[in-house]
Amino acid sequence: MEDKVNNSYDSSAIQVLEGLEAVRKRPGMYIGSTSSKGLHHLVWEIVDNAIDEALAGYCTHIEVTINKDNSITVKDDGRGIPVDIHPKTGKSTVETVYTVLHAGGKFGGGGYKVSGGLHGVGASVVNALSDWLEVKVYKNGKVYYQRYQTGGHPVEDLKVIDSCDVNRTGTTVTFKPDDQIFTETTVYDYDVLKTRLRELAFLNRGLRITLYDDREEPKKDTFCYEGGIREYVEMLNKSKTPIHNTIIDVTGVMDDISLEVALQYNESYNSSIYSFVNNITTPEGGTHEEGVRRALTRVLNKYAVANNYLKDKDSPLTGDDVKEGLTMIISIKHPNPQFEGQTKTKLGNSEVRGIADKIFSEAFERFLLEHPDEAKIIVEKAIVASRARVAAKKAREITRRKGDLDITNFYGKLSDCKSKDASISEIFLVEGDSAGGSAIKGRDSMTQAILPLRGKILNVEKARLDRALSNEEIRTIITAFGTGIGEEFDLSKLRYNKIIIMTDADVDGSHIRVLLLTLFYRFFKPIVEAGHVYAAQPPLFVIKHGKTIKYVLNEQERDEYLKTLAPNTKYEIARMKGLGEMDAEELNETTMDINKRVLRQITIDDAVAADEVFSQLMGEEVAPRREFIENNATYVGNLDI
Ligand code: 1YM
Repeated sequence: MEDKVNNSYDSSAIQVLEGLEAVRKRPGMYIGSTSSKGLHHLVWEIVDNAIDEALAGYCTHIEVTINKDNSITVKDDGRGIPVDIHPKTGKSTVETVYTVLHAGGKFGGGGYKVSGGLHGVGASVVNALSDWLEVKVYKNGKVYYQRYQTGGHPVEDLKVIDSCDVNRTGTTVTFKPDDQIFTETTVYDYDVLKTRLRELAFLNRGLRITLYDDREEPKKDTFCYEGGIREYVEMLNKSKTPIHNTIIDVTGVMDDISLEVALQYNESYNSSIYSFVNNITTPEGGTHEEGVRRALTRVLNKYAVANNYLKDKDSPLTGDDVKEGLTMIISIKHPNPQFEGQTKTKLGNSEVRGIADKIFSEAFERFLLEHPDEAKIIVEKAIVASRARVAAKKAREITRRKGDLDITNFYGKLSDCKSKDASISEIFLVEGDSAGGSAIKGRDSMTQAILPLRGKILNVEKARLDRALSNEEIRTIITAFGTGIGEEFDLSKLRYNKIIIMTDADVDGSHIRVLLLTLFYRFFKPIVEAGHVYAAQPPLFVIKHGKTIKYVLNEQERDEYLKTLAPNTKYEIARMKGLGEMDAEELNETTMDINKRVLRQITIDDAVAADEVFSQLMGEEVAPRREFIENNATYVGNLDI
């Protein structure tokens, strides 16, 4: 009888050692690699078991210590690993967990393991890859102890080494990674442990995790977040500027799957979206992320349309639009996660998509209804992103067609110059058809091209950049320039040496100037920087005396000219008409003739100022926008171009 027990003990011992030997032969199969990453992975395997105990509701505090010799101690205040003899192995459950591959949760009975890593089966792997490992279990008023050496061999059976308070329970594990396995390094990095332990504290609301460094420079950090991932989002947005106060925090459970989402938008254009399954990060995303993002996009669209932020003719917000400036954490706990993808970090379970969508969309919709002010800010941010996207797309389309100089109505609009020599060619962008007509007649057709712009279409009160890009004249401008725009922009292909904006010095004229300069600033910056852009300066007064006709730009010039006239000279002085009222000859004399005209070169500062005005004009809702234009009409008008 005794023999038999010994035999079975021996054979199971051999089996066990074979298992752990396999781990030592191919450690990469079990912990990924034997680099620094693998070294740290050992800690996560042990910590995961403690986290599972916290998820089961029994553990409130986990302590991790880097000891002087770079061994690691992980301590929890859970129930303690069971110490009774396990029926299948004939050994204590502690020893079974630490020496039998794939033991883990199966031996516990009841409940599932949801933690990451090897799903609770990692204890024996850590043991196999350690020089030595010691377990202490506090349970039943006793302290149980077992030590293993050289790759997981028990030194002796689990035994009681002390007594303790009956109320004290928990598990403490200390292990020293085997330097024959971890040949690159056996030195632990405090910050690596700190970052992940803090993340685990965020992901497990209320759990306290303390990290100690007992090496040369002792350190300590404690993490505990009653707000869970909501506080994670708060930390991530700390260095950014949130655009609304409330961090949206959603939790729910369906079919044994629990979901938690926290999010807040910030001013930036980037997004920080991190998703987790059972505390493991899923950088490749998966069905949990898909469900939440699908719901986010759908609910925001629905809200935007219902509240008139989006009109029927507007294109709907896309997933990318609602992602701009978004900081979001998604965390699910799943009893049976399936991972796929290149690095097996993408959740594949298809049932999760619908569950995540349902839980999130219901809560998010409620949030929007209950927080209309914040909802407005969020929706408007997404709409701005959407417009920028549409504008960028149009810009690309136009670029692709940049060679189409012979499109049917192109010459209908542009009266091009005969010369193909860019160095002597100029293009006038003229406000209004009637001034355009005079300019065509009054120009030097060899070197001067005329493009009339219809003022009312270019009303910047309505024209956002995307609409501006769908405007025929502006498309013609882009085509006429010949440079292409965006990534394909090529300054050397510019077809004109001078681009001359010719508008009246009134509010309408200034609107057009602002729009054109904004367009140039955003899509043709190098043209402005290279000094190719000018504003024509039509004179304000005409002075006639005898047979002389003198045009002057402003009051100051007028007064100075009058002083030069001989006393008693008879003269007539008149305020000039708008561009549209001048005939071809007048327009040529005053504004176009290269020997008589006055041009003002546009600098990049002018373009920046215009862009700022434009952004302000576009940033407000309709009523304030009108007010802004009215209040700033002089400023806009005085952009001084
Ligand atoms: C420092 C590492 O391993 N804590 C830990 C592990 C277990 C339990 C409690 C536990 C689990 C169960 C029941 C159960 C484990 N037990 C097992 C097994 N900390 C650390 N704390 N009672 C205690 O899952 O039912 C594996 S891990 F299999 F023995 F139950």
